[in-house]
Amino acid sequence: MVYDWFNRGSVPPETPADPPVDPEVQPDQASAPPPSALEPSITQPAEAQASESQSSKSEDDSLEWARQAYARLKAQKAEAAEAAKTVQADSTSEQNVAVPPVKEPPAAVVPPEAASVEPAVVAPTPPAPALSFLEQAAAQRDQRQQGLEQPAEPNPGPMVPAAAQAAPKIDQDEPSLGDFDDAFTWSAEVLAAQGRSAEQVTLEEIDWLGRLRQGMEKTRQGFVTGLLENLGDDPLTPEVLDDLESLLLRADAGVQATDQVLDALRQRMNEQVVDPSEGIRFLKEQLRDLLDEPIKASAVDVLAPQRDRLNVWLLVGVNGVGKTTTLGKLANLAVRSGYSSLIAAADTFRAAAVQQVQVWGDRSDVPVVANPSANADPAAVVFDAIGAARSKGTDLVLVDTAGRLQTKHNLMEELEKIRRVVDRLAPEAHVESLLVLDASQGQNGLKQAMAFARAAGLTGVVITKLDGTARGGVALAVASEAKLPIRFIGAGEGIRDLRPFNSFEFVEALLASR
Ligand SMILES: Nc1nc2c(ncn2[C@@H]2O[C@H](COP(=O)(O)OP(=O)(O)O)[C@@H](O)[C@H]2O)c(=O)[nH]1
Ligand SMILES: [Mg+2]
Repeated sequence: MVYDWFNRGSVPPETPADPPVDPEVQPDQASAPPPSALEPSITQPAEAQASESQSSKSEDDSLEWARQAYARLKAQKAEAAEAAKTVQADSTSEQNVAVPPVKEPPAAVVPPEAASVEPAVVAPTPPAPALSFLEQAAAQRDQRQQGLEQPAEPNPGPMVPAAAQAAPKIDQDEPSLGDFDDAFTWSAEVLAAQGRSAEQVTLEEIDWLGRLRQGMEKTRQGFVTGLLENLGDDPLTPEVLDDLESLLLRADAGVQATDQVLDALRQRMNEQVVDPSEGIRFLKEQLRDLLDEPIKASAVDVLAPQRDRLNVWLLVGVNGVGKTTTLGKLANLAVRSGYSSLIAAADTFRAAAVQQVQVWGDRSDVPVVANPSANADPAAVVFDAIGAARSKGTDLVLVDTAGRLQTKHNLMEELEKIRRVVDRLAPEAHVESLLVLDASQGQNGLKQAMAFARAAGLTGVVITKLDGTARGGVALAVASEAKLPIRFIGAGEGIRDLRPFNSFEFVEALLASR
C-alpha cells in the first residue's frame, strides 16, 4: 500500500495484495475519534467548552484512542516484517525466475523531436506500485542490469543514471515505530482532532508529526512558554494581549498578521469574558484562518501532482535557503506517494550543484537530467528534462535553479527564460513556481518573496529550516503579507523532514503545551 502524501491518504492497491489489517473493525463507526483534548479542525468545529469531568474523560478517551492506533501500527509492522521474510525466502530460492513485470523502457516510443535528448543509459522506471519494496528492488536491479548491458549510444545524452547498481535506498528510509510515548500520543491526538479514525492512522503521519513538533521546538519555546506563563488561570486581560503581541512579533509573524490576530482577540474580549482555554482555542482558530486564506484563494487545498498529466515544479529562491534539499525531499515524497519523478539540474552556476542534486536523486532512485559542461544554459537543461519526461510519461519534473548568477546574468531574467521554455515546450503541463524561504531569515525572507513574486510568477512557498530557529512565525507573515499559499514545510535536513503544509498541524505544533 502506497501512502500518497500529497493527497493524505493510502492509495488503494491495484491488485488485492494488501488485505485490511483488522477486518473486524468498521471504519467510520466503531473507530470514530473521541472528543480530543485538542480542539478539532475546521471540518469538525468545536462547540461549547467541556466541563472539567468531560475534559478529563476526553483525555482518557484520546489516550485510549492513541493506544489503539499504536497497537494497530505495531501489528502492521510485525505483519510487514513477516511478509518481508517470506519474500526474501522466496526470492533466494527462485533466483532468476519470474521477476515481476516492469514497464517497458521507453526507447521505442520516443517521438522524433525528443530523440536528441534521450539518455544514453535508460534510468530505472518506477515499478508497479502493488509490488513490495523487495520485489521492487529485485525488479529495478534487473532492469538496471539490462540497461548497463545495452551498448552505449553514440550521442551521449544529458541524463545521469540514478543510483547505478545499488538497491533503492527508499526502503532504508522507512519510518520506524518508536515507543508509546508523549510524542506518539501528541501526534495521535492531532490526527484524531482532524477526524481521523484509529484505523486510518499511518506510521508516515505519526513520524512526520513527531518531526514537526520537535522541529518547531525553538519557536514554540519562545512563544508558548511565554504565553502560557502569562495566561495563568485568569481570563484574558489587555496585558496578556500586549504580551502576545510582542511574542508574535518576536516570532517574526510580521505587523500585519499580528494586528489581525490581536484585533480579533480584542473584539472577542469586548464581547465576553474569555478564559484561558477559550483564549488559546480562539487564537489557534485565528492563526489557522490566516494561514488558510491564500490557500483557499488558490482553490487548491493541497498541492499534489496532477495524475495523467505532466507537472513541472520550479524551485526558486536565493542561495542557501534549501532549494536543492527541498527538491531532494520532494522527489522522495513523490516516489513514496506513487508518482514517477525526474529532476532537472538547472543550477548550472555551481559545479557542485549537479553532484548535490545527483546524490538526492540516487537516494530515491529518481533520474537526474544534467548538462555537465561548464556554464551550460539552465533553460537548455530544462528543455532536455521536459523532452525526457514527455517521452517517459513522467508525472513530475522537479527543477532545481540557481540562487545567484554571474554578475552579467540577471537571476530574474534567467528564471523568466526557464519559465518561457517550460510554457513553450509543454503548454499542457501544470506548472508551479515555488519560492523556497529559509525561516531563520525571518522578515528578510518576506522581502525576497516580494521580489521573486514579481519576476517568477510564484504560485506558492516552501518554508524550510523551521527547526533551529525561533522565527517560525514567519509563515504567518508570508500568508498575510505576500498572500502566497504555503505548500510545504521543512523542519530538518533528513529526507523525511519535509511534508505538505497543513495549517492545523502547524498551529498545533506551534502552540503545543507539552
Ligand atoms: N536544519 C535544516 N537545514 C536545512 C533544511 N533545508 C535545507 N537545509 C540545509 O541548508 C543548507 C543549504 O541547502 P541547499 O539545499 O544547498 O540550498 P540551495 O542553495 O537553496 O539549494 C544545507 O546545508 C541543507 O542541509 C531544513 O529544513 N532544516
Ligand atoms: Mg542548490
